[in-house]
Amino acid sequence: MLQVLGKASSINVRKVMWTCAELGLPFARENWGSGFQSTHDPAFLALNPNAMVPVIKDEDFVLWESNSIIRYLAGREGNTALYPTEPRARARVDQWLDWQATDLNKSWTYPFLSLVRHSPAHQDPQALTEACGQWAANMAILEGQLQASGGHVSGEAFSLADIAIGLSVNRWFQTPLQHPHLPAVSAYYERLSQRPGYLLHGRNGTP
Ligand SMILES: N[C@@H](CCC(=O)N[C@@H](CS)C(=O)NCC(=O)O)C(=O)O
Repeated sequence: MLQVLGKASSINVRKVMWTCAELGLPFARENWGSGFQSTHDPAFLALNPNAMVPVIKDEDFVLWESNSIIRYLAGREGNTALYPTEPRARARVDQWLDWQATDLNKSWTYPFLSLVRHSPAHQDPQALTEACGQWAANMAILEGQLQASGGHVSGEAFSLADIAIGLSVNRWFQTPLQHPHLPAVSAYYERLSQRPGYLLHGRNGTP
């Protein structure tokens, strides 16, 4: 059976679990990460030298990096709705997956550590205001895309891009900051909430 290494509260592990739910793919999960078995344990570092979760083991195949893992799982199951094979459709999904992993993630890191984790190193008011502004600017980009796309991030249909970005949208709404009015993002949050996998692994009360 597919093995998922990583704690269930990790936003990146949750991408993998939600993808498994969408694919109807059973998996066994082991708790690794802060608060559990250390990712600096040599046995874990041998799997992922970045000391980060998630990692998957599919028999002798080991893979880390959450967006690569969800691409692999959709490909393994031949699910071309989640991850199309037509080059332009696939590139559109990849574009938003890469945007999530780079620009969007970067913009929520400071506010999340400050307002949710209460990290003493992330309490500078000016840095917080700037970071919240950057996060809101990225959510406004998402708002524009959702208004144009007809329902989901990469188009009308649900795809892997919604799994990566849907978790960030949950984090946006679960972080105590002033949320500008973004009606398409709010409607998207409700649309995703019709999916059992999102309720289980995404919008489950964890930011
Ligand atoms: N780019 C990586 C980032 C993974 C990451 O940041 N994982 C965090 C948890 S969300 C982690 O492993 N933190 C160290 C720990 O919990 O020990 C991915 O998308 O898989």
